Amino acid sequence: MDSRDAAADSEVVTQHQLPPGMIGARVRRKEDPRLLTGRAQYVDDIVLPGMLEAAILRSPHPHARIRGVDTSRARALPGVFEVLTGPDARDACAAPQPVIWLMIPDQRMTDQYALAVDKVRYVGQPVAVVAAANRYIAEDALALIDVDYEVLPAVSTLDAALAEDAPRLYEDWPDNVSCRQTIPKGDVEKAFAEADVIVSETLTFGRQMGAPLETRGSIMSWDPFSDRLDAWLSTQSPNLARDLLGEVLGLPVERIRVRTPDVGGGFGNKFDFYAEEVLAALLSKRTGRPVKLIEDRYESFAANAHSREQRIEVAVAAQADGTITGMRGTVWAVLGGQLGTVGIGPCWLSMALLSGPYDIPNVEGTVVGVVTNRSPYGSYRGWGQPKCNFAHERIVEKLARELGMPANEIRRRNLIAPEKFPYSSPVFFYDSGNYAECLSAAEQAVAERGWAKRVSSAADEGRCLGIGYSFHIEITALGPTKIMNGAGLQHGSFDEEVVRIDSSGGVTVRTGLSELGQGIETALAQVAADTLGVPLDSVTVLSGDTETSPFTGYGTGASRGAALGGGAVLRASTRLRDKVLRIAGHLLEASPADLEINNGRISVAGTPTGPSVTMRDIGDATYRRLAGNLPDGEAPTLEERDVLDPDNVAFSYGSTAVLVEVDHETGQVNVLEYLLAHDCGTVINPMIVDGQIHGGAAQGIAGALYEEILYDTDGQLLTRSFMDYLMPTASEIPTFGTVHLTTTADHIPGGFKGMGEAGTIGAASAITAAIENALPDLDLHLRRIPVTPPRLLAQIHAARTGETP
Ligand code: MCN
Repeated sequence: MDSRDAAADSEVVTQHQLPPGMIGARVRRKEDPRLLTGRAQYVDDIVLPGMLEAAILRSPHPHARIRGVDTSRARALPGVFEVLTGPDARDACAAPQPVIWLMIPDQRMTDQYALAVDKVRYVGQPVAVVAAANRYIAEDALALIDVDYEVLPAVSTLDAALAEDAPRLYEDWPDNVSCRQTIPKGDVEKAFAEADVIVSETLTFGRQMGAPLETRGSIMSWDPFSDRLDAWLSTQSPNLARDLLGEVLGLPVERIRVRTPDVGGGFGNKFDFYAEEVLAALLSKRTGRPVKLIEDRYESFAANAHSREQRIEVAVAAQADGTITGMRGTVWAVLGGQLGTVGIGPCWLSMALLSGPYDIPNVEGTVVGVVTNRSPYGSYRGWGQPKCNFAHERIVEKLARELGMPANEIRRRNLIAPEKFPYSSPVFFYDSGNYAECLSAAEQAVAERGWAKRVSSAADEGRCLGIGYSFHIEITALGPTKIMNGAGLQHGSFDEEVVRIDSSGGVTVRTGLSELGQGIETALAQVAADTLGVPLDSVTVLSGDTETSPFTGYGTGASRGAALGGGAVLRASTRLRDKVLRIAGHLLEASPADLEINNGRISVAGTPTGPSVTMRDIGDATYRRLAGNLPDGEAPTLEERDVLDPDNVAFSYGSTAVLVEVDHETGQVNVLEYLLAHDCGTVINPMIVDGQIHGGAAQGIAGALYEEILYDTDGQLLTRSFMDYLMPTASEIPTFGTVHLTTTADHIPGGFKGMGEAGTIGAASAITAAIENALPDLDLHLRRIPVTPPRLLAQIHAARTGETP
């Protein structure tokens, strides 16, 4: 159903109404009034007494040796309190900047200090930092720092880095390769030797990043008397940041408090842990004052985690009927000059999920991490998945063409069948799903909308419209600490949630998860309200402070919030409900088993007008007038805590269909309509899920057609503002439709799976297929993302002339 139709058909519920169950209700978001009326508080809104502001001097060179840094002129500027250089930062830290995801044990590590010590390896790398009375003075002081660079030849591209005589970023390495790993399943050699047909492809995914409205920022206040650090951080991962601050600064974590005010978008970028956090803390320690460090937009382009950039060589072996028997692929990760917090993680995941939703008995994936003079690689919505999706979907399209079959027939023939779950892929166990049904749901929605007719009518008018499909899986609910530690993650990934009823019967959920705009506050409140049988507006969700919030594994990322947080809230609320019923049974002289809770009122089931007590009565009996009102042996207080560390991750999935129009004269592509048939288990709030899909798909469209971080051949960053990085606006984004299917995750309480990255994963694959289908007379093979107008024109020209593009 189109989400706009759905919104009209199924009434949006206000917080004051109680539908039969709050799980699955289209409730308006609890966080919206705050966000929409300007009452949200971001890091930059916070002003502390005596606070200084910091600014960072960043390398203008992609690769250079630092012969010396003279800070004397900057230090002499009135209003400057402190200037730090690389050796200062190195000596003041107990450990280098951490890499928390070490999937490949013998990976070569890079220099990881918060400020470059003797060499810079990318444009934008921090070289020195100034704390001053205000940002203006700090920026002026940067201009007075003299750095003596010896400029070195840079390697800007994958090929340049792999060339035999390539300059090496790390002189003690034999080449620029940081790591390599192959994971096999079955007998790939045999599958290829016995294949009826083999198709192969080399694909390139451009460098991209999330572009949150609020750039990264922190305030650090180090109390010299108690040796405690108070941090305000725009982060997705408060507990991770606290642990890593402790590790780098050599401070026990109980002396670190991380507060996370509203986060103005994160998109994965704010999952990672950056040098800036450490620098602000060091400056605060040195000056004895709070220090604020806010990234400006240029810094965001240069120093925020970059992502996506990869080359993937992929091949499949198949039988003449389209059954794929083998797959082989190499993911070339174009890393930056240093490893980011998640190391090779996203690229490793591209390799690990190379076969995607397909039941391929023989698969061999290899990942190679190559350092270049570009910014560090890190997290971005979808992690490795948009890239491996591009690989398996492009190769399916190519196989279909080779065999003269419709691509969806190849998909249907190879999708993992429902009875094969749990399915063992080369690395992960996929828990549940009905993939073929989902593909059919997308096809049906396309048929209902009459897209085929629109394509043919447009052709009659000389216009080129095309339909493209893709199928994606999404790893969510990360997740099981045992599996994640086994896969190299150096951090727990379980989640704790606390649910409490107070003396007036109100419910408070405490969570460690950060609200980035994804609606977790509402989702957790819905789960608690549904389980406890109370109105939604009686539930308050609190988070944002490690001192008072429970522990959240590695934070909000990997679409884990709804499943792990929701599952833990559900279990804690269930136990709390049992206690409420025991107390109510005592008060009503009834058996708890005979009672039910409706809209916060407890009565014997089926007797709504009979004797009853309210949640307020229960609160009163528990906290205020206990004597005689609590059952014997029942401890006072109404609070439950639950820890969820599930046995397995949960795989969501979906089928994307797009309708595009291509102007073959200009190379311009317009996405006219966008559909996603989708399954994320039990949906907590369909309106938010639709919104998440739309937002994710907008980022997917951006990645497929518009956004790319570009460097010149010398490693100079060309993309420095939104004039260069073409983030699409509402006028480039089409109408969306969503179709929801439900296959629950039986190992997660509530059956929830995540979906926060769903929209981004299958976009590029579906859009490239649609562009090719819009120009059926040309044998186009789109291999590079984003498909910008000049690139598409070159492809069209090559297809017409037979020249190589
Ligand atoms: N939801 C639901 N039922 C489900 C699953 C999800 O109702 N079965 C709803 C819930 O309201 C939940 C939201 O969808 O809050 C997203 O749920 P989930 O998939 O668990 O994702 P997380 O809460 O872990 O959020 C992180 C995820 C990721 S990884 C990125 S990146 C991301 C994203 O979500 N960044 C975002 N969505 C974003 N949305 C906004 N506005 N801004 C970002 O930075």
